[in-house]
Amino acid sequence: MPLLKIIHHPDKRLRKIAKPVTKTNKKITKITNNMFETMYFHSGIGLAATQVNIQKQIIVIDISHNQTQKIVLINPKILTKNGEISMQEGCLSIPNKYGLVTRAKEIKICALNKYGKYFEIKTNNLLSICIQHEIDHLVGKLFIDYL
Ligand code: K1U
Ligand code: ZN
Repeated sequence: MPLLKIIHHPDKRLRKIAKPVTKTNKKITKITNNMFETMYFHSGIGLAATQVNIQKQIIVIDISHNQTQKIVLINPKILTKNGEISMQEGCLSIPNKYGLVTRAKEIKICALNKYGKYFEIKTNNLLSICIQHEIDHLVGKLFIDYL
C-alpha cells in the first residue's frame, strides 16, 4: 500500500476545511488503510486526511504501542467537553516543533466508523487530546495556533 505525502506547515492546504463524507465505500476504506500505513511509518498516534491533502472528514488514530488499537473516525463531532489537561504536543505536519497545549480532559464524541455505522464514545487523557488535535486539523487549525 502506498505511503501518502504529509504536507508541512506553512502550506496553506493545512488551513482548508474538510468536507463531510457522504458515503463509506471501498474508496474510503483505501484512504483509511493508506492513512494508517503513513501514520505508523512516521511513528504518529493520529493522522487527519487534511494532512495528506484529502479534504474529507476522516481521522485515523492508534495510541497503542503495538498497532493494535486502530480507530477510524468519519465526520466526527464533539458532543461534550469536561475538565482541562495540558500536554506537550507535536504534529507530523510541523516537524521538530512541540508546545504545551491545554484542551478538554474528557470528551464525548460521535462519528461514523469504517463501515459507516454511527457511534458515540467518551474518552479521556491522551486519546481525548489526540482526537481534539485531529478534529482541529479538519477545520484548518494547528496546535501552534494555541501557543
Ligand atoms: O496529527 C498529527 O500530526 C499526529 C500527532 C498527533 C498528536 C500528538 C501529540 C499530541 C496530540 C496529537 C502525532 O502523532 S505527532 C507524534 C508524537 O508527538 C507522539 C507520538 C507518540 C506519543 C505522543 C506523541
Ligand atoms: Zn497534527
